[in-house]
Amino acid sequence: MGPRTADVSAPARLAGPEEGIGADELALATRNHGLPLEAMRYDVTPPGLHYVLTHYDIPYVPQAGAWRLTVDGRVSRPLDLSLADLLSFPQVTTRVTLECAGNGRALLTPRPVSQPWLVEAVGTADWTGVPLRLLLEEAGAAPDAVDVVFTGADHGVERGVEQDYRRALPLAVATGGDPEVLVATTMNGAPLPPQHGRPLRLIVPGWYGMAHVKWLRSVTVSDTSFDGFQQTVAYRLRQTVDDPGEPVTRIAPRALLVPPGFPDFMSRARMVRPGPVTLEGRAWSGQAPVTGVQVSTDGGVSWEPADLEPATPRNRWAWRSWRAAWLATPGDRDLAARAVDADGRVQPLGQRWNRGGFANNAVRWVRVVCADTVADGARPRS
Ligand SMILES: Nc1nc2c(c(=O)[nH]1)N[C@H]1C(S)=C(S)[C@@H](COP(=O)(O)O)O[C@H]1N2
Ligand SMILES: [Mo]
Repeated sequence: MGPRTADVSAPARLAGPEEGIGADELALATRNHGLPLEAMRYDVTPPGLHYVLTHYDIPYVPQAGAWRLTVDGRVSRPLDLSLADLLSFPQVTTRVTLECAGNGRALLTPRPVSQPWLVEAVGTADWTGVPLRLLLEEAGAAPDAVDVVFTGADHGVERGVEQDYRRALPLAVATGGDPEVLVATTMNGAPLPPQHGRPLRLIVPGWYGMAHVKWLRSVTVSDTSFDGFQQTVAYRLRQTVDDPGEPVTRIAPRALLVPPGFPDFMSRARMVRPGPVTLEGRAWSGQAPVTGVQVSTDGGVSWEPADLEPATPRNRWAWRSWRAAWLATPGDRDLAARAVDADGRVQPLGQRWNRGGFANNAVRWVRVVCADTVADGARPRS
């Protein structure tokens, strides 16, 4: 690491016991916005409300028509494709819920200093593109290859390491049919917006966000296992600096509530009036499918099953909606939902801490104040 790089690019660290969100974390949070949770009401997240996470800068791509995608490395026929070439392959549309592996990070104690997500780093879109396995077939990927490496057009420095954003998938995942990895050119039927990878990106249904390389410019088949920064340094579940850790891969099950009632501007605390309230939300998993959602309205003393939208092929990799009836009575109420999956895993109540703050799917409580209130506009003038 050169001295000038070290000046601007510090090692990862944990926040001190009383340390609040810093200016560095705030700068990241203003660039990388979350999904306003009320937007979970939509099956498909409307444009602009889907969360965004970009490590470096969003590449400027004024002419998508000039973009090239290369497929090379351990292949018998290297490819150099235009967007038009990509569109000549069969196109597939898949509804996918994307979640950042760092979702929930800022709720951890101690807090890993990085993009300070609460639980809003999620969104769902219909992605259309060419199945990656068809491109690898066309190129003649060597069957004994180990990894397929994906390079984005964005460039930066991270913890002293200058790099293009780059991630790999094992060959079996890259060529798999379920989930089927896509090289996507449209999001919800429109060309990809700049922040989501214009003009093309990888979509890896069921995997945390870091695998879905945006601004994809090359696909390289390799007979060695990829040891790039985003694979072997970042995105590992480790307890200590020296721990090599396990790789971050598929999305852990999670359920969230659409925040009920209405919010306080600053505290974001919720208010509801006494009476029947329909609680609703979403649940998803990239591991075993979600089989149930349970809701607590008494701070976890009891859990009741919610009505969960049935599983269909259309929503295998997408979130599903759930609903539960609640009779709100005056007082402070702590509400939460938790997902149960087909392997019998239940979302944990406590944090599963790791240094990167990844895959924290601990149950998220929502404090609701139930009271008879009078709106300002409804108050008679004296
Ligand atoms: N080229 C490139 N691809 C990338 C990233 C990036 O910084 N550069 N960020 C990754 C991460 S960490 C996430 S969570 C998702 C976010 O995708 P979105 O911004 O479309 O929601 O993109 C992934 N793909
Ligand atoms: Mo992410």
